Amino acid sequence: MVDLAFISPPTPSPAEHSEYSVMAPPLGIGYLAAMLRNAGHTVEAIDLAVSHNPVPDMIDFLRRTQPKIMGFYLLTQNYYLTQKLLKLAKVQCPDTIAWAGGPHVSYEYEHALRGAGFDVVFIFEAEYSSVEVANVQLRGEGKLKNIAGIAFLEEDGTLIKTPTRERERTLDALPYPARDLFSINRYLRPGTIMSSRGCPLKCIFCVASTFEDAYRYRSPENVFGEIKHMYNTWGVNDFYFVDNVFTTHRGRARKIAQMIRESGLPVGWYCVSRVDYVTPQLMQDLASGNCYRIELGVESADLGVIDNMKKHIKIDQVRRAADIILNLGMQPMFTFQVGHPDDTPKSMEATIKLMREMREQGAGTYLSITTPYPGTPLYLGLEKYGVTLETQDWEDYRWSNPTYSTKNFKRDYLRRAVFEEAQALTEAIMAGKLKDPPSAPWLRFGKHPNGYVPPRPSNKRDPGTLRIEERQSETPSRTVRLPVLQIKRDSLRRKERSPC
Ligand code: B12
Ligand code: SF4
Repeated sequence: MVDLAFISPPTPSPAEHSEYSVMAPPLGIGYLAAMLRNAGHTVEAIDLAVSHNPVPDMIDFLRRTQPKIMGFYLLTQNYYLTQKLLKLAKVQCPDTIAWAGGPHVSYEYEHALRGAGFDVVFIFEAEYSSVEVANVQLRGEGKLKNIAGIAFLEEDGTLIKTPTRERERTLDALPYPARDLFSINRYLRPGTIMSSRGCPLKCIFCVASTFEDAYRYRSPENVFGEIKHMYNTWGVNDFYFVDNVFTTHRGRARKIAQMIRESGLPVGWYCVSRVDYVTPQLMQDLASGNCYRIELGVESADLGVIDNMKKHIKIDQVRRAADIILNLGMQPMFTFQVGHPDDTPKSMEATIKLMREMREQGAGTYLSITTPYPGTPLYLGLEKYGVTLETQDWEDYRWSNPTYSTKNFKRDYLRRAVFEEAQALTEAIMAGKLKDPPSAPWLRFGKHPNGYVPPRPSNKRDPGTLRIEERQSETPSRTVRLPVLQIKRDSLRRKERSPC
């Protein structure tokens, strides 16, 4: 019997997300597990995203671990599915306390308590609150109502939401995530690292500014320690910084790259930046530290749309960033969205045109549909932005599916636009005009006699059944090898420069 068992639910539609859903272990659960173990509790975890039979695997896991507390990680799109998993889990473990945490329930906590039947909901980051609640529930130390950052129902049904917990400032004080609880070799990208939290900007479609609040970062030494730990323990040599924007603190990003370079570790990595942060010096430093890809949010080719979404970038910065990054032998990966409240068919066409232009230059591109996730300024201001929600089903809230119409476009227009773009991309790759799989995540979405094609747009809903498809054994066995590392070392001459 263990004290706590964490469950990361599968993605509801593996046909669309399989490749991505098996990408990385859930770091949030890893952090909580490490904290709880340090506090003397026994912890187990299961990631159903890499399970071929999620329901029986979850039941076996609960039977084996017999936890006193079970905790679920909730994103918006798997909220509905997780409610069903919780019902099954409660049949298996009727006396076990049920916790919920993650971005969705941090905002929709009342439904999680009253509708879904969770006993405690954790709001925002939960490293310290989880230890405090476990100490109350397992050791009788203190009272729930005195713990900041949670919500629960009293016996008479009164909802108690305790004061919001201040986000942890000293990230170096946190232990490394307990990755040993997961089967690291089942992930495509086992080497995800969160080296900073939060973002100083407030793009209206992004949850970072309200979920993670202030920008905070770990020291380069602490981050490099995690890289070394993963390399030495599991042989991981490919890393992905999942920070909202890795280069927000430029000096720190440079220092991390420098430490990797000077260590001589044979590792490669990629990260997220912004086109307005891209300078030749910064990019050269990252490249010389073995960075091989930079992801950058462009979102739209229309300046009016960009301004209204508070993205604060310009189109010439996009072209300049592509030039700089490509010239250093790295891959720029630009992400775009269609369906912003101010988008029109014309602005969306311009966005798709800019995407194609970037692809022709050799950049990777990724197109998604703007989705109003709970907690985002967009979701909180639907009326202000002139948005009419067309679905209340949380499972529809994924980036490949439209959720609303505006006075400028209908929901179906977006569906068609994304589908046509995905098909064009597929055809270009199959015709050998593009040789860049990372730029075409759509290609991995399903098998077709002629290769891979994106899923057809569909309005079909089947809310009555538990929609977990069984996945074939396509999960890679061990993929901790360095992918397309394109660094041209000779071209990376370091120059003296002033600190930014
Ligand atoms: C890496 C990542 C991915 C990776 C890997 C996911 C994984 N296995 O971890 C991939 C690429 C697969 C992915 C996919 C998607 N993602 Co994603 N992803 C992220 C990202 C960048 C980092 C996640 C992370 O590791 N965070 C670090 C940890 C420390 O934070 P955390 O997970 O929130 O955990 C803390 C708390 O939430 C809480 N907590 C978490 N779980 C639990 C459980 C319990 C019981 C408790 C008590 C507390 C608790 O405590 C933790 C520690 O403080 C986040 C953005 C972000 N900054 O978090 C987006 C993010 C989570 N993703 C998002 C989205 C939308 C998606 C997709 C739906 C996109 C799509 N393709 O359509 C898919 C969904 C896939 C699925 N499984 O269903 C949104 C979620 C919004 C929402 N309301 O649901 C986010 C927030 C991005 C954003 N800014 O919009 N994602
Ligand atoms: S989209 Fe990027 S830059 Fe904008 S708020 Fe989110 S993390 Fe920050």
